[in-house]
Amino acid sequence: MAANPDASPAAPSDSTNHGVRVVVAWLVLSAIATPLVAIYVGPLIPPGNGSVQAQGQTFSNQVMTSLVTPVLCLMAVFFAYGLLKFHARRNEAVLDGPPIRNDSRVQLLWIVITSAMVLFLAGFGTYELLKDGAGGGQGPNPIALPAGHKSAYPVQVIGQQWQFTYRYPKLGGMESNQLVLPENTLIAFHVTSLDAVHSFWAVELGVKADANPGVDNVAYVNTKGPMVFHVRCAELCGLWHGYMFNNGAVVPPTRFRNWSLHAVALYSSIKPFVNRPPEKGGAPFAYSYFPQPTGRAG
Ligand SMILES: [Cu+2]
Repeated sequence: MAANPDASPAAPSDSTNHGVRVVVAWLVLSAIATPLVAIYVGPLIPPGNGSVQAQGQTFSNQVMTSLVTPVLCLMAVFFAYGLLKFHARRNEAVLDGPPIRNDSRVQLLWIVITSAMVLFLAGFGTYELLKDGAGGGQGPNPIALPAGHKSAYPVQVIGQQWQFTYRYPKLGGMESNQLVLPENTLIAFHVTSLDAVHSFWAVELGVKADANPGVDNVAYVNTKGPMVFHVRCAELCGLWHGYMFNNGAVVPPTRFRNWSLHAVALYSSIKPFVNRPPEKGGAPFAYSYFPQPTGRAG
């Protein structure tokens, strides 16, 4: 321990090694708390296992929560020890421990440990983010492409105040207010908006992508088994933002076909009333749509 030039020679000093006590208490608490957090809190961490991307995000959240547990334990132990040991008792002077200012070992440990943690988490997070094609929306030219992205099933998501419409390019540009997806399929969401900035958040699928007017924001997701998931707008977009939600479903192939037939028939029956020309080619992203309540788009 380096000498502190500012310390008064007359100041009473406590010979107890508080540092060792704190470290031992921290190690014991961390050894108990970290596995408990991983085992009992880990499975509860969102967004769950609804899709490959959601599973990846849940795993990342579990790793980060487990890693942060010892950090939290250190703060709790430091705080509790300080409160218990260094509070003033009646008729008793509070003794300070030996000063650790200018202690090069503490400084070195602090820099090495925090740098290693931050660098590891940055590398780990980046790797995990890019591995499955993100699911967070990567603009019109995604850099993190999942395997088989060229044959991904496209669905265009159109946000508007205050609902989402889903356009299916492979079903002749059919538009629906229901989001139904086939199971075990790679989906390419092309997210956009008609008016304000929205955010398409398919919660249990682990997809959250900004919806900007005139922008094709692409997010990938690999669906798994049949499930119902929630869709919410995650960007404050006006008065009824809080009501901008609906449910989506991942279904087996036969149910997806049946739903497609009904949805296309329904859309064809209303299309003449909205003066929309028949769509050719089925481009994954279209700049004109059926929902055009304000005339600002479409
Ligand atoms: Cu919105």
